Amino acid sequence: MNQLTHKYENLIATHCPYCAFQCGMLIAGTRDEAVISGNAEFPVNRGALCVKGWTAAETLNHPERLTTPLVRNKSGRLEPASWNTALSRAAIGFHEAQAKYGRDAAGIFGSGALTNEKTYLLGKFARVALGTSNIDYNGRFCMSSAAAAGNKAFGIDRGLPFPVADIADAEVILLIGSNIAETMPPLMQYFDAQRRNGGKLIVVDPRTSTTAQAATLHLRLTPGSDAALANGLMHLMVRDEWIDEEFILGNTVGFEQVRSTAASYWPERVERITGVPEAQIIEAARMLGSAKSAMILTGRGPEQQSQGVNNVLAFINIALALGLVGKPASGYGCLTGQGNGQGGREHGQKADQLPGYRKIDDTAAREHIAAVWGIAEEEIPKAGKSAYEMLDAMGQSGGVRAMLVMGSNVVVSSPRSERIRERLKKLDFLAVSDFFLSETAELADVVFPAAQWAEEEGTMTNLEGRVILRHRAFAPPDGVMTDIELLCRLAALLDRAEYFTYESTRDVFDELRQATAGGLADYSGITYEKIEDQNGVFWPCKSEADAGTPRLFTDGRFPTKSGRAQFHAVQHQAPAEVPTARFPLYLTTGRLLSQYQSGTQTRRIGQLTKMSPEPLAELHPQTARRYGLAQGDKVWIETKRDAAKFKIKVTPNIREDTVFLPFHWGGAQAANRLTNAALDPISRMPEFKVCAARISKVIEE
Ligand SMILES: Nc1nc2c(c(=O)[nH]1)N[C@H]1C(S)=C(S)[C@@H](COP(=O)(O)OP(=O)(O)OC[C@H]3O[C@@H](n4cnc5c(=O)[nH]c(N)nc54)[C@H](O)[C@@H]3O)O[C@H]1N2
Ligand SMILES: Nc1nc2c(c(=O)[nH]1)N[C@H]1C(S)=C(S)[C@@H](COP(=O)(O)OP(=O)(O)OC[C@H]3O[C@@H](n4cnc5c(=O)[nH]c(N)nc54)[C@H](O)[C@@H]3O)O[C@H]1N2
Ligand code: SF4
Ligand SMILES: [Mo]
Repeated sequence: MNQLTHKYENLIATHCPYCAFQCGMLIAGTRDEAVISGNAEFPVNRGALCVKGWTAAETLNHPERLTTPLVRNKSGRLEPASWNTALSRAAIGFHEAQAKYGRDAAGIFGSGALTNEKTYLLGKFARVALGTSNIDYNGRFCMSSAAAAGNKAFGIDRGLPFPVADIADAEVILLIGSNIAETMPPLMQYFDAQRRNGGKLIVVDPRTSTTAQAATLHLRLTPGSDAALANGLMHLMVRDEWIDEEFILGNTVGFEQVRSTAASYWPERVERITGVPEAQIIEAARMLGSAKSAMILTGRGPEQQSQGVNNVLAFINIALALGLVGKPASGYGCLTGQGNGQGGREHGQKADQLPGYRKIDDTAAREHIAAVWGIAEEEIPKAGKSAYEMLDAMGQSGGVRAMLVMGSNVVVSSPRSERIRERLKKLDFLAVSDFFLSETAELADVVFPAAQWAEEEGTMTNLEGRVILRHRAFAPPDGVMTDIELLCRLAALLDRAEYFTYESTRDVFDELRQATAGGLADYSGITYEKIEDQNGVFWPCKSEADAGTPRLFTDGRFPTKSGRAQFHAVQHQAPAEVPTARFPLYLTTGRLLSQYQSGTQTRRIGQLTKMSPEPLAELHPQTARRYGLAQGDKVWIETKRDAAKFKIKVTPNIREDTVFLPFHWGGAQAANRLTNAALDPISRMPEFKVCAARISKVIEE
């Protein structure tokens, strides 16, 4: 029994506000003095939390919390206003922009942090209340490459097609560009168990990350060379006859082209491209090829590249060639990132998508959704612009002129963030819904104060595809509304009240169930009660009698046209920007344990800020010596976009040709001032993980 249960009568079971692991939490006390503990009965984290989870209560009663709407006054300052004033400013803002420039001048930028209910409602709000095609979200910056690759190869995209508990039983795991020891620490318990069971872990990362330090074998590849490494492994699978001919023949299509492409990726050549010693490539191939069960898992490393989809496809090819997909403790999976990164990509806040993972250009899908919404099929707009393209076109001819951002801090987290800041300033109208005055909210005409995780009910879908329920532990502060109330009231001011009449969040979920019925991500059989009874329900769940689907593909069939999984022959292609004489280093970006994303929440929490008070640029000792730098010195890091100043951390845990920056800070220290906005042609994912940079010592003023 948890100690807390003795002390508090009203323990509420809920989930962490941050990442896709969605740790089960117990929360007690009052909003001002909330006490958090890990929920040992929740089968995913099994009681464990990371430091961000432990300290999450501080977000609730933080002195900087927004508790009233803000509206920009005539002298250009944001000042407190009533909800009526703020909402009517927003309605007028959208109305004027659309009257002047057409329907698509209204834009919505959503988030993988939002509950399924909010995600669903935001998609409906864009199409029904605003009638715009322009809605997209920060998931484009997150796992869109893995999602696109999963759809192409398997016909479906559920990050992990199995529960995390299966990880402990895998003989070998190939983990590519994911630093779970910092980004999902409680997930490490399954990897630790796997190695205790005699399993082996191969980590592919240009840094000897905290996770790589726990690996059996670490392949420290050159940034942007993932597809070459994957093809090199495939070459050895074929050469050494580890492939599963029976599975390939019976359950897949397209292998012959993959086999011939892999023929030219012999180990010496792959060593030249990736910088990984030939012997290590051969050792990794042997481990994988000879294992009875194996998993291949990707994180943002290989995905956040202009070749992100190809990179993932190249690794999926190995999982298919070895016949791993659908087998016990085996297969390919993507480790989804944001709290509702999975559900967020299923219910229609993406430009080309309708609820239930339906495609917006599919007539049958449009008819189904139109019937649920009570509108004509022709009234649903077509696909709009992808996230970065929508942001980049703001205030430009043909672009969005009035925008609502809900759950994202794009000024910090978009590539080329200074350019995006300029674009935001060009909007006729900007509204932001947030808990705090984020760097993006600072630029808004209207800021709406939103209720937080522990103050509202709603479902989230974790990285395993398990739909879980957040309970409301406390009422929000006076003056704060939920995003659902906000959307319904704004819809009413836009004369669409009749389409947005919900008594409760549960009503929204019930409509979502109908909307997803028959889709790929079918939630129609999921109820709040079933979620509670079963500790979550895995989609698809097609009827109330259906307990859900923890494991996909176990029958060897795939929801593709042919019913088989699809191989894709891909070539290694260099990143959009590679080091040159002028910009001789690779710059890569990512995360630290104690900060979350754009930092709006975690930079406000004392203990977390103490752990990481500022962004440090990680450099290898040899590189530091070459530039005459010592621990703690300051450097200018410069790319073709911009330059910014950082203190350095000298560490042997990085390649000599690479600099690493965390992206959790805004303003002058935003890593995204420097990043390249080259997009993957299919997923439209920006190349956050690779660009070319130069450094020089800062001579103190
Ligand atoms: N503490 C913390 N946890 C988080 C988050 C957070 O902000 N903070 N965010 C959540 C979210 S939304 C996400 S998406 C996940 C992300 O979780 P991860 O994918 O684990 O996070 P990253 O640090 O972005 O990238 C992972 C690794 O990719 C490596 N890498 C860089 N370039 C390359 C390359 O070219 N190839 C390969 N193979 N690897 C490369 C980096 O060195 C890094 O160690 O974390 C979630 N959890
Ligand atoms: N250089 C670089 N840039 C990156 C990445 C990288 O690896 N490198 N990673 C990318 C990835 S994977 C991601 S996911 C993005 C994330 O970047 P962002 O999209 O900026 O994500 P967050 O910082 O989580 O922003 C969420 C904002 O919404 C607020 N918020 C949270 N929940 C809610 C809610 O329910 N309602 C409302 N109204 N507000 C809410 C928070 O306070 C916060 O201000 O960054 C991307 N940017
Ligand atoms: S691992 Fe993720 S969900 Fe769990 S406590 Fe940490 S941030 Fe929260
Ligand atoms: Mo993410």
